[in-house]
Amino acid sequence: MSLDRRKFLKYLGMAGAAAGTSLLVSEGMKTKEKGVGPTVAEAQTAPQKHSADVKPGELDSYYGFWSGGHSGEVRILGLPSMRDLKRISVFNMDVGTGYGITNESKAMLKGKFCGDTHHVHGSYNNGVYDGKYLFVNDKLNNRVARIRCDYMEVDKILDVPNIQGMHGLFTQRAPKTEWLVCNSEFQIPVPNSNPSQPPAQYNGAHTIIDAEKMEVVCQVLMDENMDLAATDYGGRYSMTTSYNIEKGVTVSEMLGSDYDYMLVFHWDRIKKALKDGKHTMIGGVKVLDGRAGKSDLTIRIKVPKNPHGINVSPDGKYAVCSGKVAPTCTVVAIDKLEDVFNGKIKPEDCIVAQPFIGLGPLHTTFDGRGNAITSVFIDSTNVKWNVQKAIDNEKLPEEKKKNTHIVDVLDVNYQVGHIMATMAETKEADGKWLVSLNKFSKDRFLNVGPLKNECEQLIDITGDKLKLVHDSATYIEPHDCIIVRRDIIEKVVKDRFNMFEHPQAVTKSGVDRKGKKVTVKLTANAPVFGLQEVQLKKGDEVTVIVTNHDEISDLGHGFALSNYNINFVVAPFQTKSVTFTADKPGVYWAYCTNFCHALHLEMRMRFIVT
Ligand code: RUQ
Ligand code: CUA
Ligand code: CA
Repeated sequence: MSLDRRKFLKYLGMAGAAAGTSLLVSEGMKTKEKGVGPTVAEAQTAPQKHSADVKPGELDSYYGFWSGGHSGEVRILGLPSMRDLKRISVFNMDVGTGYGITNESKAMLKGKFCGDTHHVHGSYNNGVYDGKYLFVNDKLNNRVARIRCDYMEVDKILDVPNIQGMHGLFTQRAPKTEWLVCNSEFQIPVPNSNPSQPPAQYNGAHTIIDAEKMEVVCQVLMDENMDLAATDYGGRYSMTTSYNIEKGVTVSEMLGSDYDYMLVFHWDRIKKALKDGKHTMIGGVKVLDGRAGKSDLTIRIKVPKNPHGINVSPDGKYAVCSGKVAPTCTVVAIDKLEDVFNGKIKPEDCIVAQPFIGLGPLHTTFDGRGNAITSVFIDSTNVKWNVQKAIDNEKLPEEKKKNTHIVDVLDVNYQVGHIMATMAETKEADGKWLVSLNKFSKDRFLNVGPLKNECEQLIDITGDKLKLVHDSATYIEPHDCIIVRRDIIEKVVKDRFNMFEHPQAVTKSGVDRKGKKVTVKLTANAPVFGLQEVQLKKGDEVTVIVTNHDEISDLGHGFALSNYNINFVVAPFQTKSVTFTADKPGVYWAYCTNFCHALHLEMRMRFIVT
């Protein structure tokens, strides 16, 4: 029962568009076009394909989910082709889809149309993505959004109180995602009601969110700031790096101490503290005290000053903190954390290695074969190193270490931030591809004016050497990504909405008037809207609800109202609405903006305002 739009249009041309206003597609024409790409099994056993080897009409083997930085969006790329497949508007406004224009999106965005998405992570089942949700943070307005993977659209946005600079975000990996955590990179007065409070009394908070309800479970109040976040593979801990244990408010103050922390949060103890009612209510949420000496919920492991990324190896054994200011990574044994919490060993005793990496290590990813790959900002490199070798070398005297943990160093172009390998944040890290998300592209592409594109590079990691195979110019900003095997997502993505998920789905077009409040209900069915004209009076408060009744996959309709600044797109069986005041008398054409039919241009109707 599915036909892609391209075939459909071709058919229309052949059969003659004279069929007119009814869209009659015979059952015989509704053949499901099968994907022509390799099957998952083929993709996994075939020799590694180059990005350019994904031929026209072939499908990729991985979905990449990208955070779009200060564009406020999330993107879907196909790997290894690096094709840009979709932009999911999250904290931004998108006039292409009407996100930020429709009532449904406005209710989630609450007037805040800019955002800064840094970290996308998926929901898990036993250490592997379950294909249900993606979550992403907004560093700017301190929100978390959830994207449903069946529709690839945002379905919930949660505003988080008491924090600023919401940065690291990570989902629970086992047994399944019930919680997710997010950090506050900036310390502020909590509650933020006394602007003259001295910075020494500012706090950060580690926020725990119920993934299904999208509600704050609690916040753990801290003295430290919290940068990146990770969870373990046992459902026991969340971990973060902190670079401002100084509570500095200037750069030099934030660099004042010669060490900072990796912080660990003990989930069972947090659950117990909540059960025992140890929380206070601040800003409408439960707040537990995680500050040093105030509770047993947290531990602090000293790491070289101002660390950045924290990533957990796919075997669940190690958390790797990337040094940023220090040229090293700090490897922490996760199975020793419990002994630190119980006071059996000192926090620094769970550090098993501190290998030299390069100048400015930021983020670490893994190939699933015991190697880590770390992005190095100042050197502009990706450094591949063997984790066990680094641990073994740690026991040698300084002069004998000789950096034998380093397997390969690849120059990237240039100044890399995040990097991510295929499935690397799961137990099924497969070590096929690596993406290096570079903040600068200097001279790598045609000059497009002062604001240059950025550059993400695709690297083959199947051999010992890191092999650069593809450059992609990219729009603001390739911040971070996860790369998910195609089979995980493909089986959950839908071709059409469940029409009755929207309480106002239109089954019959018509106009309801209650005084000045007018509801215009429209079906959209190529190439007609369910009404040809609507009569309004100046000053009417009008809600237009549009339901797309076309069941052909990828046949979306637009609804745009001339001179009323309204434009949105409804996917098959989707319903969206807008509300506006009919303040301009005259005749206004509403029309379909999304090419849908040979008679797409004729798909229009009049709003007559008297
Ligand atoms: S941070 S470049 Cu916002 Cu992800 Cu490290
Ligand atoms: Cu409907 Cu174009
Ligand atoms: Ca510091």
